[in-house]
Amino acid sequence: MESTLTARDRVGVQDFVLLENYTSEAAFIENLRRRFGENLIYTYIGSVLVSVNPNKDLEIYSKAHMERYRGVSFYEISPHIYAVSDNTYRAMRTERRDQCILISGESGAGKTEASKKILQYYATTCPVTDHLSTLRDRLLQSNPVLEAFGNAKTLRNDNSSRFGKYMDVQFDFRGAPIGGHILNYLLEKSRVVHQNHGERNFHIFYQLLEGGEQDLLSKLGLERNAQKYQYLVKGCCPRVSSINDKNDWRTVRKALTVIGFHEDEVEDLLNIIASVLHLGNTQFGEGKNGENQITTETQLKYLSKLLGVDGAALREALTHKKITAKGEEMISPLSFEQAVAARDALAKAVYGRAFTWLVVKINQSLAFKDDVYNSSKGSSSVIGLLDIYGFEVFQHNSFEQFCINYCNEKLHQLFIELTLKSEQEEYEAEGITWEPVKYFDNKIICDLVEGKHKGLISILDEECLRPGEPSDISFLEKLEDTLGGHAHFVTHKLSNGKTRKAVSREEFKLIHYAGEVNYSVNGFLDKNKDLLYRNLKESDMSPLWRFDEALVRHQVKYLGLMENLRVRRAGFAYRRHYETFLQRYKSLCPGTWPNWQGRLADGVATLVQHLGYKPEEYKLGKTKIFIRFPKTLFSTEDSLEARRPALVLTLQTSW
Ligand code: AOV
Ligand code: MG
Repeated sequence: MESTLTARDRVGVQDFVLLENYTSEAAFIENLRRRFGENLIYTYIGSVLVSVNPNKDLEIYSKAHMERYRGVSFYEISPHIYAVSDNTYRAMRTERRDQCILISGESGAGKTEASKKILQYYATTCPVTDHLSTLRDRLLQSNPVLEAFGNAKTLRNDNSSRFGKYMDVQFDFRGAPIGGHILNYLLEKSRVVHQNHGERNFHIFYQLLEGGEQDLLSKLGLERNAQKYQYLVKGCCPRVSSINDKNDWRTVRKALTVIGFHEDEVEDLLNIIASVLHLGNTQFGEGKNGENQITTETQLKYLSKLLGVDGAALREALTHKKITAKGEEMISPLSFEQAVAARDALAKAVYGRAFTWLVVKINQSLAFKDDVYNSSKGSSSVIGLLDIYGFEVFQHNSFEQFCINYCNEKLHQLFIELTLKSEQEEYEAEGITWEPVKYFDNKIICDLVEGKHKGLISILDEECLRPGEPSDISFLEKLEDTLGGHAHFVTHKLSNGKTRKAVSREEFKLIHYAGEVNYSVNGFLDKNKDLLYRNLKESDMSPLWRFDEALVRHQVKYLGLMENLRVRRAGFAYRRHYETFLQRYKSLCPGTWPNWQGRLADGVATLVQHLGYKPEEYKLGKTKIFIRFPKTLFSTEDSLEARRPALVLTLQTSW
């Protein structure tokens, strides 16, 4: 039987606010599915952009596409990451206020790709002069460099960010990009020494081995074979079909030059990368007198050359420790296990510092330079871009997942604050009649983790500092004593003295906003002392091109998208202070032009009556006018300005 579908049936609605059955989760997901089927991966909920990962290249990011979105209002054109970029840019320029784009979503959902698209949009569409083109190129080229050193293949994502990134792009009064700054958070350094099955170390190691010129490799004492390096074989996954390490090496090498790295600086950086590989191959064994000693002299030779340290001092540092007893410094030998741990700790520290140095260097090259560009700092504004690592749940979760998931809890708090809480509170404060929409506020979980004295982190810090013999298990016991009974904290102990099977004796479970996660406490104390590290789990999932409904539904639920839609739908799309509204539109009404002398609220009432607003289209609050539909404002203003940070929610479609 043939059926005729209308365009709307086929492609769904481009803003969920327009969905007829807007309270139905099934209708919400069906709308996402229809649009996904038509390669329409973007949909709005008011000013929030929901992006569904297509996992394939779509022809929607060309220069022509960018041009289409320039200066065009949000609702006049189909939803796109470029619309959010453009809207944010115009808001920054017209309101002369700093803006921020927050990108949220679980691992592999498309956050990093979205942040790159935004940056490309600004690089292509913003005005640039000759010397600013250098800065534009540097901004763009910082991405491949940071990804080479800070991204890796995980089971969820072949290009998974293993650090959090907040990037500021600074614009001058003409809207030209004049500077940038990157803040990096919590690099997953444990990956340097260990990767779980099916995962890789950071991309740069494989890029150097695959793409580095033979001369360079010889100088670094490296062989063109990742299998030769202990730190690269743990995951049994040297090659990834979606990654071309050789090409990526060329890109990174060029990018380093564009960013302004001198040859000797690149050499230093590669020396460090090579020394990490040599450290991994440094072995220990028993000497003639039963002492623990380094058995791989070649590695030691290269290490001392590449790191520029004395060979004997390095040998001693890797096999001995210094202790102070009764005011005297003594050297005591390390056991085999201790030496291996010291070696790994050194490798992680060396890599971590190289990464920090890299970010410092990039920031120096992106820094706003007054002497190069004759402009005053005071007149510039900033657009911030936040791209963190997404929420992760594995079979085995440790301290690393705990930190990452806590970070996501905090971001979700911000999302709730910006889209649900402040919105509803404003209606209340303005005296607008309002039926509150209930939503899950994850503040309770944030408090559980970060609360003073009684929060998980405080307890962990205290346990790390406690004299005596604190251990991971004593930490778990403290958690049980302090947090037992909390609705979002579970251990194997039941209140009736019996044990709960779903949580082992070495684990605690947190009920996060995005799902339940069992964390093993093994290593918590050491890792907390040594900042954040992580390793990941094994799973049999395969970054598939399909729309996994259960997966999408789960994300729709925990991201609170239905609640968001309800607030949007029941609420008012726009609001303006009376003064701002009058100032902007008074010229459209003879009664308010050139200056309204009476009460501001009366002036606005006169103005909207003149403009023909229908009573159901707006409400007058205590200090602001609230306008229900965007189209009402369209008729009075072409370019709408965003009033809050833009939000992009990315959804994973398949694992
Ligand atoms: P993430 O940043 O959200 O994960 P990415 O942005 O790295 O996820 O996206 C993962 C992969 O999905 C990319 O490498 C692409 O293959 C694909 N992808 C994402 N967005 C698009 C798009 N718009 N078009 C085509 N393919 C896309 V993590 O860093 O793991 O949280 O910690
Ligand atoms: Mg990422």
